Amino acid sequence: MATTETPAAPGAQREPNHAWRLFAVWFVLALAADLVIWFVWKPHLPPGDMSSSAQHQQFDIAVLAVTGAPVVVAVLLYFVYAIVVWRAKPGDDSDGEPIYGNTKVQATWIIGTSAIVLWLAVFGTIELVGPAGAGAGEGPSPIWTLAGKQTTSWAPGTNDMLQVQVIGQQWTWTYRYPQFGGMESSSLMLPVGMPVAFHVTSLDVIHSFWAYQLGVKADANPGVDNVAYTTPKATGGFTVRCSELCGIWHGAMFNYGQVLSPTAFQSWASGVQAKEQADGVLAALPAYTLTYDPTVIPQLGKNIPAIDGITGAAGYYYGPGNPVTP
Ligand SMILES: [Cu+2]
Repeated sequence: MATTETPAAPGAQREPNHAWRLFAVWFVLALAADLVIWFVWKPHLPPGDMSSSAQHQQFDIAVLAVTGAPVVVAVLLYFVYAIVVWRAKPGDDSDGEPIYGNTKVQATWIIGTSAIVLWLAVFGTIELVGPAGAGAGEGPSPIWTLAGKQTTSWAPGTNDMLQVQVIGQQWTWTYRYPQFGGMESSSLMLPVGMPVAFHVTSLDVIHSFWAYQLGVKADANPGVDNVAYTTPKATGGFTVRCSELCGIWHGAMFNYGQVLSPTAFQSWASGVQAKEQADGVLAALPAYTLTYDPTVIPQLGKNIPAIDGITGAAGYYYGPGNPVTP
């Protein structure tokens, strides 16, 4: 520091102000890194921007990167600066001056690190509460809910919340729509721009429902109704994977979903409901509940494999002749 220096011997070079030099270079590099992260990298960050929860996650990752990059730049810059500027001259075997502390450096360190950690705590809390659990499972009685009406029927152009039961079992996903007669589908269809409540459960072991592009991830446990929220923001396809090791075919436990326009979704859902009604599937399915008793499923499913157009929770894997017989 300039103020604590001993007066330079006549003819010797004055020590430059290293702190200001470092700060100036750090400021330029950190600003450049943050601008690149925000404007170039952010649009490509996972999981994309297909739903409200995905958008929030992309935003969160970008904010964390913008917060972290100046710290990384500071560490690397100091490292390089020390190696280049403070390197001992050839033939200089003397010791450095003893240092007993530096109030400015210590105060800057404590204030800087405290500010960053407190900011992350506040930001993390806001981003968890604001988007109703950030797309994660909140258990059977969520404390943060999305705005939307809980209704027994669902119509496009309203504020009705679509309820979708996600049923995991070894090794497939089935989706049940209580607002459409409790019909079941092996692909997950959703309406764009309308709130969705997933009720995630399992018929056997633990699974985890992961709709990657929607930014939704929730544990699927037998006997538990795990609720997660999102609002799809764009039409298109997405994938659903199991993200909890659940047996030998865990890796094959995935299927696909589509976000449709609300009217297209309604005609799809009503169509499946009508078909399953006509085929007798609806009558054969167990009544819609938030959890199911796995021990009765094999009995309920006995006749379902004979009926076309349905696989999943009540039938396919537990039917007669199926290798997986509990
Ligand atoms: Cu699984």
